[in-house]
Amino acid sequence: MFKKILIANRGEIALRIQRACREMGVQAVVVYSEADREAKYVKLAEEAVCIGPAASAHSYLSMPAIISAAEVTDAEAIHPGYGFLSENADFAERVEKSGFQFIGPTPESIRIMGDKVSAKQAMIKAGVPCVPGSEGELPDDPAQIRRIAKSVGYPVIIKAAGGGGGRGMRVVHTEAALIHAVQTTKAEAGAAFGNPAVYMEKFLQNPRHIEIQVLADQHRNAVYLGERDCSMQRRHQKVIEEAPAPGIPRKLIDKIGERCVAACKRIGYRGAGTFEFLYEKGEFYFIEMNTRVQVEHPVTEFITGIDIVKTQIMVAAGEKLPFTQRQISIHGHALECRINAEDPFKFTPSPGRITMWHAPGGPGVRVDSHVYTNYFVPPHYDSMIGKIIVHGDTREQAIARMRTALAEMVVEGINTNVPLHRELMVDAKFMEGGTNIHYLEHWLADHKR
Ligand code: MV4
Repeated sequence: MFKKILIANRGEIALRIQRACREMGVQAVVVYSEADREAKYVKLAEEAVCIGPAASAHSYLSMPAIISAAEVTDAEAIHPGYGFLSENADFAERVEKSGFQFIGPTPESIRIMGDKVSAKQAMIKAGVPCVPGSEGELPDDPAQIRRIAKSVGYPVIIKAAGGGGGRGMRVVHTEAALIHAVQTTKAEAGAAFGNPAVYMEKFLQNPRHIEIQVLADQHRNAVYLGERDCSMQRRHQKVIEEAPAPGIPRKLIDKIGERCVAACKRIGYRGAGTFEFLYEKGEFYFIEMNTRVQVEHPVTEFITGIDIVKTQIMVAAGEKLPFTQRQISIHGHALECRINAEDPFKFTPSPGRITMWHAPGGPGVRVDSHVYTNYFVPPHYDSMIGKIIVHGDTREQAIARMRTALAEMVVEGINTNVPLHRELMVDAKFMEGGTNIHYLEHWLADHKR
């Protein structure tokens, strides 16, 4: 096992990784920007290195700053967390070329999944069902593009190969609008991602967002840890996540999970990963793979009892997965509410000093956050300041626990979306379960204030 790991991230995930290290007897080095000097993960760290100014481009996104920090502290491995450099193949490569272990998949795996066209091709080859569409990148010839769209059937969606997470997409309803949409998406993709390649898919009108969590070691062992339902989102930002996904038969999940595991083995995947699917009318369609730990990993930890971050570290050190698929079972139901420093209904960011932070507790309640009373939320980063995660025997019990937790949650001095979560936890359609990716945005339009 590693003696010392550098955590190349900030906020709640930096604290989460630090906790895993402490439990494993691994020393953790944290890095921080000038704006994060007072964060809890920095205060609790035995070793902390300032890597630059508040602007992430010059701190959390600076490869030389992070690699130098690992060098001066004698760390053996680097955990990238989520966001920032976590899915940057060049970073993973530079980490390994500098003699450190990257806690994540190989640069090659990251590169394949970062290009959504090559990711889809790899999945098709591995037998993972994908959304019907163009076989690979769209050609330049308008006649050929029209022919592909006709055979896929309108509406179609044009997506940038370099995009993902909702960036660089355009829905097309008619042939009249097709060629212009392709050209515009290509131009935007070239400017935004340095890659003008685009592909086409059938546009699914009312899907749910269901993702499969996998873990793989360096010995071709891989397992899936069930699914998460992340359909409750606004503008591609997830707001509530849960596991299991309400109403989807376990048999179906097992079938798709086994496909994901087969794909991992085939491509030599290692570490934690998430296969994102759209789910509509009883069918799964792969859209993207995330090659990092995700914000919502705790709901899976609750229903499986498996520590995903510890396992990431173990497999990065070359250890075998400490469990087989047969030893993994799903228990009860978990929900996560993301707590953001923002106006709960207008969504304007609300950085500033937290004059009172009182986190909930009790059975089946977990709060992952780096903030505390008197902490100043810097304006430079993502607005998420923490997560409340609950577990119960049933979905109803989990919802009841979340209501109790949200009632106990006190945040003063800044605005948060806690009031929005309180309303959603008593919403009849949410309580029924199985809402699609548009539900929250429609709900917000109907509850304007
Ligand atoms: C789609 C789609 C419908 N049909 N692809 C958005 C984020 C990116 N990961 C893929 N996205 C979508 N791809 C086809 N063929 C609808 C979305 C989509 C979406 C997906 C997941 C969660 C929220 C979403 C919100 C809007 C659109």
